[in-house]
Amino acid sequence: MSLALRPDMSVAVLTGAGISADSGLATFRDSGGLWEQHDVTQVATPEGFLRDPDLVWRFYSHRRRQAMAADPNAAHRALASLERFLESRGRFTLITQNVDGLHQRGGARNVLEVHGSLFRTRCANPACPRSKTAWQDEELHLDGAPRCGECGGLLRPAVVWFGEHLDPEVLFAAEQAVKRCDLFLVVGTSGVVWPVAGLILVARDQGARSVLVNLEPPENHRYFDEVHLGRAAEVLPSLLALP
Ligand code: BV8
Repeated sequence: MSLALRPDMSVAVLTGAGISADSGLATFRDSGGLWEQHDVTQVATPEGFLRDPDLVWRFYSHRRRQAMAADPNAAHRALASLERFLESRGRFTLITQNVDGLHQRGGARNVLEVHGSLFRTRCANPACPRSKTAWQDEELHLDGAPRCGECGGLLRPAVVWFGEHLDPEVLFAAEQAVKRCDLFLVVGTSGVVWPVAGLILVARDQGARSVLVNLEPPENHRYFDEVHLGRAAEVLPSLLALP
């Protein structure tokens, strides 16, 4: 069964860790997930970073290494095909909570990484000019937190931790894409992390058709017009079959 896609449609997509599960990457809240193995307050908050920056860098370096070793799966590729199908007459925006870079490696181009990226680093010292712009970094910092060449302060992963604001420009672009889309497709997310969890309400308010693809029904599944349960790598290719 497909979504009857037309080349002039405006499509906004939101993905979470579930779309990368079929590439072998752990999700957060499933059994055996990252938040079962790690205390989120120790590894995904600014306070945790200040308390033990070496621990945080080990956590993110392990995820960097796993993400580099992973391959995009059929779900990532199906979304990239949809983007190409829409590129001349339609609109496509891929909003991802994932920081693993697999959408881009799977061919997607217009990607909004609302929670940042595993592969970007910046200075943690707000007074340092190198805290304002992140740079590409694939180094594994397993033996201690790296230091800034400019100010000598700690470097940090350029991801958004709990209690930190998302980049306002990125969030605005995501909200605008959802506000003007015909179809809002959500894949592989428990839908519990705000403000991104609120995007489904934006889609419903403006009358978009909302479709969820998830392994299990998340808390917010009743907000969606359609729910397709299953593995994204199995469901998406047929759901996004192009005419
Ligand atoms: C903010 C870092 C304003 C990067 C992440 C108290 C103080 C401060 C803020 C709050 C507070 N209380 C609440 C908040 C807001 C908070 C929040 O929402 N908390 C929740 C948990 C209650 N949000 C924030 O703090 C945000 N900032 O609000 O700023 C502010 C500022 C100061 C003070 C007040 C407000 C920042 C949120 C970003 C946090 N950073 N990660 C990283 O390490 O990755 S969030 C983390 O969760 C990841 O980014 C992840 O992407 C995200 C969402 O998780 P999911 O992707 O959905 O993954 P999950 O495991 O949960 O679900 C996977 C799903 O896939 C499951 O449903 C499963 O069934 C499905 N699945 C599994 N396999 C498959 C599959 N589906 C399909 N196919 C499969 N094969």
